Amino acid sequence: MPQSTSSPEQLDAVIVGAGFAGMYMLHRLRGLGFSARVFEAGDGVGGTWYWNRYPGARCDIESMEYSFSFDPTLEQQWSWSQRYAPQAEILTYANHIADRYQLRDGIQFKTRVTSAVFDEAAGRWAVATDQGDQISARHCIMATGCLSVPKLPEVPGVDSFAGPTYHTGYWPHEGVDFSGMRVGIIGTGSSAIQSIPHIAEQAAHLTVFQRTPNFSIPAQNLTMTREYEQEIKDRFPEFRAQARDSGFGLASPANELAAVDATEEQRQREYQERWDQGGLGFLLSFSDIIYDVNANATAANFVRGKIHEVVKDPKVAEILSPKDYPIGTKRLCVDSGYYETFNRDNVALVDLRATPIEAITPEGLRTSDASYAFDCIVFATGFDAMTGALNKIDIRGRDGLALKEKWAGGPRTYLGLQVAGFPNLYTITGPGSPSVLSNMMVSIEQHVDWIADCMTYLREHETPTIEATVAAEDDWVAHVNDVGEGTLFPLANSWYVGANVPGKPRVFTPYIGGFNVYAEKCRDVAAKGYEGFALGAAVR
Ligand code: NA7
Repeated sequence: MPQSTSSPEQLDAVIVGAGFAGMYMLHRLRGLGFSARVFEAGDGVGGTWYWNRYPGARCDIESMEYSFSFDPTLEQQWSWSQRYAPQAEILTYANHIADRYQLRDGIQFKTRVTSAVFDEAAGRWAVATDQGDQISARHCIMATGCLSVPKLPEVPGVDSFAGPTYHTGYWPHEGVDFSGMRVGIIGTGSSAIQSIPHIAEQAAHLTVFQRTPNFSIPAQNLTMTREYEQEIKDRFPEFRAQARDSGFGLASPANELAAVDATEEQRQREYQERWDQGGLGFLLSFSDIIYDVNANATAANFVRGKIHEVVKDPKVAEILSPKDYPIGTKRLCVDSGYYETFNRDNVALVDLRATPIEAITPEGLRTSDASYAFDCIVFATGFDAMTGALNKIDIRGRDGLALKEKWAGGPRTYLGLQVAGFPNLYTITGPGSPSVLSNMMVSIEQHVDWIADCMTYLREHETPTIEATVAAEDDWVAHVNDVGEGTLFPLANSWYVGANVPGKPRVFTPYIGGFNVYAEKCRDVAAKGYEGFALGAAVR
């Protein structure tokens, strides 16, 4: 690989990140005859599935849906072992993608992109890495992920614990043996909810430190039956089209009835059916759950009732029951035996709302009323979501403006694809796109295809640059905010609004107008010759 030289290597595109987004982008660009290279910090592909190796990690979208659709042969040949495949299997799938499409020689591993600076005179990006690479690229594509910068808890002494600590988002590849250990885990988001049952089974004792309880729906995970798999494989084109045609990029049907218009009996029946079915589809029980507080309360009450049914100690059940935000406005969790775990003798729950953490100590952890001794601590404390990975890179557009500076008041994009003042810089599933509120695979394919089409259009029209206009960006940001304000999402202190990172501006970042609506808008923009974008002068 080229090292620092006076004449940087020239490429059509640099892609940052070798998760599903970066790999598919590379595959598309190569197929179109563009020169491109992926830079990846890890030593393997898979992104989220490469880093998040904690016990119990699995996707909260069913595997038949959380998989690529771009190659009909691939989707027919690949088989998933479970309804929700575990992390290791999704990582195997990611590696299969890299091998099947011969992508590895286009990916430079163990290399972190440190800066990307737009050279206005050349109309190109100067990209530098921590390995000394200097690349001049016409296009710079950020496939950096929405949840890829792990965050430690902001508590005194966080580095002072004498034993080992593990962050769920940065898990040792060799795994962790908790046998015989006293373990403390901080956090009760998705990662904690998935890992807690597994750690509890192994550890001598597990203490769970909860600041905010989360709503969780059982996955009802199953071994994949060949009948179910075949039934979907027989109608994959229709199945994928249903997903693309839906608000969340999911083929499962949403109920069009509003909870407030349903009878109590209808509501209980629907919630029970969705609970038995398992997973995120619970939020599709009624059309108004994320829009109407009264509707939402009926769903939240149902889940709180379930928590009390499962957890034997009513005091523990009460602490585990979320009360101060609407269900679904913090990411709904999907679990296998989470609430049941609190019936075990070797598991204790500490309510940090009643007794906050004062410090992490060499021995363990101290709250306002007790000290705890541990052999190891697990931080399931989440990520600097949506913007964290982008802001970690020194990205500078026109006039040397830093993206971080431009986004000081919150991210601003046009369609979550581009930023005014940063020509030919693209974000895959960036802020302002459906991203984390959709099936990521569907969103990734849609964004990658849009970018590939856009680059082809520019090449055909001998146009060196494309850049979102300020007006289009302003309108889009206003629209994303309006749509968000029309929902209950702003009522929760979630990572969707940046509330989990102290000092981060409170902005509801994903677009909740619906994947299908959004994709149609992107198609329309392209069909109108990239409406809302300024196209650079033709090169002659
Ligand atoms: P999340 O969902 O952000 O969860 C992080 C958890 O850690 C959450 O319960 C936080 O409580 C807790 N936390 C964070 N900082 C602290 C401090 N300082 N003290 C106590 N507790 C703390 O991250 P996950 O990794 O579980 O899931 C991220 C996404 O990945 C998930 O939504 C899926 O989309 C996949 P809080 O709620 O902030 O009070």
